Amino acid sequence: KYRAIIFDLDGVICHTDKYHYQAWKAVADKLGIYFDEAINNRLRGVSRMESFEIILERYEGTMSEEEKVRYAAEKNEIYKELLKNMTPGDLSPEVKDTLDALRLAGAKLAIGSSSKNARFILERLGLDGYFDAISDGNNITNSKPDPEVFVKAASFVGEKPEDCLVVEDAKAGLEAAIAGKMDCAAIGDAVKCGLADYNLETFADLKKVAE
Ligand code: B16
Ligand code: MG
Repeated sequence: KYRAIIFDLDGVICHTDKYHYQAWKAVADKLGIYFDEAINNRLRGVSRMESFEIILERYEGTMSEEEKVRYAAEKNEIYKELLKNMTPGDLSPEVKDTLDALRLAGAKLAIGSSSKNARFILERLGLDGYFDAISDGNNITNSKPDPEVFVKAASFVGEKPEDCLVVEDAKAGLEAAIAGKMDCAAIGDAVKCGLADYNLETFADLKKVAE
């Protein structure tokens, strides 16, 4: 039914939230900013600098753009160190089996992620070279809910938006898919917002949707 399926990475293919949380927490603590899991949830699918702006909502002082960039870079260094803990064992067999089944059924598979670390994460999971295309934080100017990351993913695999299905765990991601005129499936938290064409209880449910 769909010629290509475009997957968000963090929250869909893998779960790096805890590493994002730990890395932002270290920076927030240093600056004396209150930060918890609920605030961390608001960072899903949001770019690095936009994430920092959300954290800074609770900052008492003022900060120059230069300093913001420096602290965000510091967060990324901590985050990348934490990502080294990931191994192919962190890829759930359900995700891998489902991806294989979708590919066997003839769909092209692509990544559409806001992360600039997408390729590194895929490598850690043993998925380097697995996807037909990767569109990520390095090839976009506007982040989700702007459709750019998905529109580029569709063009990288040579398919029209209406022939693509996007799989997302974040509201901003579903909005991006809709803005890009693509169908979308929600998993996890994103189910609650009621924006998706399909709501998945498990990743394997995709086999029913995409066949
Ligand atoms: P980075 P996704 C997003 O990835 C994460 O959900 C979000 O929390 C993060 O801030 C963003 O990537 C940028 O990540 O700092 O690695 O460039 O969900 O779009 O795959
Ligand atoms: Mg996500």
